[in-house]
Parts: sequence; structure tokens; C-alpha cells
Amino acid sequence: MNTQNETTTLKALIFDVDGTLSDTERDGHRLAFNRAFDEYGIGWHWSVETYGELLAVTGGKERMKFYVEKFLAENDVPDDIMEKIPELHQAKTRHYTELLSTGAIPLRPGVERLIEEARQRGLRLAIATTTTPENVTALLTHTLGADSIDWFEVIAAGDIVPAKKPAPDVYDYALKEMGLTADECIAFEDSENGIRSTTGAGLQTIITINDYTRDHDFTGACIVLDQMGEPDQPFSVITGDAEGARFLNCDLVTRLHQKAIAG
Ligand code: XBP
Ligand code: MG
Repeated sequence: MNTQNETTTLKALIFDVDGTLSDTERDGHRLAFNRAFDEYGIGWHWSVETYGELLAVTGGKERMKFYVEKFLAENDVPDDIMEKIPELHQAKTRHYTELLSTGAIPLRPGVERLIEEARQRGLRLAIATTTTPENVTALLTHTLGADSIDWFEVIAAGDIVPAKKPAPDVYDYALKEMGLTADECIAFEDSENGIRSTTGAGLQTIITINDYTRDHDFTGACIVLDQMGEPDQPFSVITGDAEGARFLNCDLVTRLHQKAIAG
């Protein structure tokens, strides 16, 4: 936090992926998990509702372990399942990247516009996510084009840090790699695990909710919106002050950042 009258220029935007850049969970990751379970003949099926509960744990391998430990009766646990989880997860990643390659999962409204504007203004870009690196590459390639990978100077993903969100480690890692302080950046998240992670790293956060996260606790966010919005598709403000704006652009992001770090 800055002392009064001191300002810190916003230098970088750090984006979460799942739920923030794109609505990937319900019809992306969930489907890919179920396809992997079918492929391995283990008879699990994660419904939309169950998957919402499983999202309490980030990371696909961690989520499967959580399911075995908390959702299955002891007699229903397949033999040696814990040893098979890494292989099952590789199959899930294959199904997920195949799904993305069909173009079935677009970016959320306003994401491409904001990223383009940030690039034009010379704002630096990074990604901090718990998902597997191949999944980030596939999403960016199939939505923004192959070159877009290079727009992000750091893509901190998956097992790059041992402790996934809500631990702050993935954001700490991104900040360290960029050589920036938390006050020089702003983060974009969609979930409570996400904002716990950003807050732990000392970052200010803009939240765009989705169906799985609308009831989460976003205490400390600069603003909570239903989406980034477009000029012809305005956002709704859930909490905070958008100063009359109808969609998120770099001017609003900068003002929200300044206001937040001034305390
Ligand atoms: C994303 C996740 C990930 C994905 C699955 O959370 O929790 O686990 O659901 O990805 P966040 P993998 O948006 O907070 O980063 O299966 O590749 O782990
Ligand atoms: Mg997310």
C-alpha cells in the first residue's frame, strides 16, 4: 500500500485463465474429465452440480484426489487409483485440448478487446493459473492465434509452483519473473480461491464472476463485475464503483488500480 500522495504507475496486467479469460470449467474441463473417466472405464461421471463442489480444490490432479477422498465411499474406490491419477490427468489434458481445438470454447466478452488495448498502450501482460501449461497454449492459440503466446511475458501455470491457488505462490512467481512489485500490477480473477491467491501476493484484483463463482466472497476486490463487457454488451456492477463506465477498458482499469493502491 502506498503512502498518501505517492502514486505507482500501472505497468502490467496479470490474468487468471479458467473462468476469467474463458468459461472453461463446466463445458470444457468437466467434459474432459468425464471423457478421460470413460476412456479408462472407471465409471465416474461429474455432473454440473458435483463439479461446482469439486472446484473448491484447484488443479486437476488435486481435484481427482479430493473426489476420491471426500466423495467416494471406501468400497467404491478403484484399486491403485491414486497411482493412476497422473495418467488419467494426461488423458484429461488430451481431451481438453482436443475440445479447445474445435473452437467450442470462446473468450469471454471484452477479453480480446482489453488485451489488444493493453498491448497498444505498452502495458505488460502475464498469466497466473493453476491449469496445465498445454491448456493455456491451446486456449490462446485457438482464440487469439498462435502469436498470442508471445504477448504474455510470463505464463505461470500448473505445477510451476507446488502450492496452487489459494496459495499466493503462482502470483509471487509471476511478479518475480517480471521484476515488478505487486503495486505495479493488477490481477484479473473469477473465484474466491483466485482472490485469496492475489491478495496473498499483495495484488489488487478485478473480478468477473461466472455461474460457479457468483456467490463467492470477493472481499478486497477493486470491483466485482458480471463480465468485462463490450460497448454493445455492457457489464453489470455487482459491487464497487465503475464511475459510470459500461465496459472495462484500460482507462477504467488504471483508475481502479490507482484508487485501490492509494487506499
Ligand atoms: C483452474 C483450475 C484448474 C482447472 C483444471 O483454477 O482449478 O484445476 O479446473 O486444470 P484457476 P488442470 O482459474 O483458479 O487457476 O486439470 O489442467 O489442472
Ligand atoms: Mg479462475
